[in-house]
Amino acid sequence: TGKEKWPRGDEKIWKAGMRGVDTDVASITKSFVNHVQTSLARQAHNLDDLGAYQAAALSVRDNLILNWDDTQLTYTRKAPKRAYYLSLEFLMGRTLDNALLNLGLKDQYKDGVKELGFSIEDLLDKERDAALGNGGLGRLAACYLDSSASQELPVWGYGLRYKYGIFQQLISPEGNQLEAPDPWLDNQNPWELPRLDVAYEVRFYGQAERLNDGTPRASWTGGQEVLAVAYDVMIPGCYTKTTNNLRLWESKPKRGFDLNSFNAGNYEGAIESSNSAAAITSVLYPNDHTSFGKELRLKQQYFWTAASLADILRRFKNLGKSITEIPDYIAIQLNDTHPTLAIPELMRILIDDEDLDWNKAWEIVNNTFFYTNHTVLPEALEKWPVPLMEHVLPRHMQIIYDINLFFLQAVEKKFPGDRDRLSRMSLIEEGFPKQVRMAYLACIGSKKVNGVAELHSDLVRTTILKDFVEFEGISKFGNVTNGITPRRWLDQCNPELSDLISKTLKVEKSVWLKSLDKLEGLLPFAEDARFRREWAAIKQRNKERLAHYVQTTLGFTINTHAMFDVQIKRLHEYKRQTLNILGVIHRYLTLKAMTPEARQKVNHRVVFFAGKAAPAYYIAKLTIRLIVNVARIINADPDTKEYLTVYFIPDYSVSVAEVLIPASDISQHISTAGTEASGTSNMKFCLNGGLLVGTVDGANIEIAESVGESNVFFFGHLTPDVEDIRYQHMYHPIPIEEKCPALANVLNKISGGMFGDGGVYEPLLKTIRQVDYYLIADDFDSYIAALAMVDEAYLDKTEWIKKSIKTVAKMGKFSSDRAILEYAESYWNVEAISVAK
Ligand code: CBF
Repeated sequence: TGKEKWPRGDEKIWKAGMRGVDTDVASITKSFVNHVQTSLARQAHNLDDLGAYQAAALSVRDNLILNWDDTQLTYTRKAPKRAYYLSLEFLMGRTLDNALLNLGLKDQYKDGVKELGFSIEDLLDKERDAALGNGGLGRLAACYLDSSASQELPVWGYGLRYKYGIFQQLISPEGNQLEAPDPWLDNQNPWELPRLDVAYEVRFYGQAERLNDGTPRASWTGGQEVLAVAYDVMIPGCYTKTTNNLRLWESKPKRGFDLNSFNAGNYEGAIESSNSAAAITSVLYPNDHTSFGKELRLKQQYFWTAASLADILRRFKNLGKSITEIPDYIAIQLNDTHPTLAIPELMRILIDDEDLDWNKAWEIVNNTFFYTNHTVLPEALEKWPVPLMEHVLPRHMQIIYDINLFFLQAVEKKFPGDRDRLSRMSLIEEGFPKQVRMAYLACIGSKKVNGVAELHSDLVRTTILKDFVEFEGISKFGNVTNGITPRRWLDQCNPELSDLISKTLKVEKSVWLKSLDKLEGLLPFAEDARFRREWAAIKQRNKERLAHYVQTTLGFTINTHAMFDVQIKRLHEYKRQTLNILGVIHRYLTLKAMTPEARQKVNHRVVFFAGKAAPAYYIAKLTIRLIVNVARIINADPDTKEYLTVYFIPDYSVSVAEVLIPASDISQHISTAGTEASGTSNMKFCLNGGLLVGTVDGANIEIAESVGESNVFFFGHLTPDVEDIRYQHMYHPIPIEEKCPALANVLNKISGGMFGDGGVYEPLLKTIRQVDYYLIADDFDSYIAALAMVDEAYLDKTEWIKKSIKTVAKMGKFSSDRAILEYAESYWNVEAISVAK
């Protein structure tokens, strides 16, 4: 009716007490001081920057909580269809700056903390990154949360609250990557709300017995039971009251510890079970694009999906609807195959607990889940050994066998007698041991499947899921090209450019940051000399900011008038940092061979690398070592150091990316064609006016379509050729000296010890000289040619800046707002809902 009865006490008194921090500077300083004294129990004379950051964060949090409360109340009252984004990774980075910008309070806090003797920049710098992810997939999830809230969509994220996020990367004097833990929660986390009352029991192991009572039901008993406890993280939208929720689960023992063992004096035994429960959420697996089949990882996946589903269903049940209406109220997005166990888990609940028949349960499941594939690399496609599954999740294994049986019967009906097809499509891969193919399970259990860029979605349809397209029809298999949030990746990381854009377009940030197509209005200004000067001056200051960062963290002085050339991403053979560093060596050798006069005509170039390698990925770590040692030699060479220097920035993170990206002139996205599903850092660089050097791969293709091919530097073989070339490598290999003499020369210099003991790099060089699976030799010459075109283009600074402006102007498509709205409209059928002011 809209006139609900106030639940308790005097409504007026309640309402008078409900206020956040007023947004004027005096109220902000008051709230800050109050938190210093009460929440932190400190005083002005012993408050350091870290304490001041905490006080500021707590004060901002007060406002977020009220918005969050109102948002949740609105969702509860209006009961719209909601979407849930299940992701094992959320790479959030820092929160304070983002929250201040989204709330429109940055200037007030800046002034407020200044009055109290602090600088807002120093405070922002004290926050540790929330680094609960490895790379693109986790950062995408974070962008989608930001966009969901900004577009007022009722979306919650569900993930794990790892005690240790992605490891800290250190570089030894020899250039080796060393790993240290990331105890990101040690200083307390002001952004999370422990919900100790929201807890669910999750079972592992035990026995599953079919009831054989004419129903598909079974009972699952015994084994280990642990508790999943909720921690809520507020996700503020941009210039809106909507503040969504990210719910992260922590594992805890169900009972404090084993009292029997304790009483019997077996203290170690008494805490063993509690340690094993806590271990589930203790650490993020630091692997990207590899599937290891480890029991703890399987337990993480089930723990998280089981707790999330229990929570989602509890909320649904509060609506008082029939269980068959689940798909009308709930859409669940599976971010890659990691949460696929949610499919058999929902089947288990519907059959064993809700007593639904198989077909009805399967229909509900099929209309509730959506699956995004993020890679076609074979080594990344998850498979779980059947014996492990039977041991850890016996009931789920039974259900998977049943799903497979019914599914293969349907395939047999459509393609009678096609035994090869049946074995190709089976959820169970034969072998020793047998394995469950999680991508197939995610595919058949979902209403729709999508890839993350046009080319990648085509590859999904024509390679890994080809049989499924033939069986289920093409309309189930779509594409949603990834996006990035312009709030963090322009307004926050490049505030001067953001201000210039607003001033030039004469449009408020609250508008264009949420309708990024408005950037097109910048196009005519490419012809305006004054505007170009302002544009170039901002790039220059961003370079100086990066130089300052390198100076203070590494102690190196950088020539900020050089071209800044950046490649930052996880270290992986398919991403080809190796190609880049071999290209750098080639440039160095060319410079060395020149006369001093000839050198003076060459562009000065500073090459930056940053990225982590999975701790067990030997070749990737060797690439880091090579980069560091090439940098050591080149940067010290008096003949060339003015023209070429190289830096490996350790411990890459979201916050480090925020400094590197706005400073780039060019960035490199040079994966072997067909291997990078989308890439999202390519979008971030282009949105900040850096030009793209890349292969015809992933979202590079769509970026080029948008900004114009004349504004990107493409090179390399195309996707359809890659398989043929690999075949040639295997059966008709051509010696590298013949195929690519320039590269052979570079490899020989490394082997010969130009960058330290050549023998160390032999395993890495062998991957190129022998199999060359990633086509380094095949693409080397065209890569060098593309870099020469970059040099040529950079000579004409006016044209260069025009390209930079035109690129930014045409990046509107790559906002994650566009992407999330595509999910909401074409996949989930979820609508925006506004929260009353
Ligand atoms: O879709 C987001 C990103 O996901 C990956 O990082 C992944 O983990 N599979 C891909 O490698 C990226 O191309 C993609 O942008």
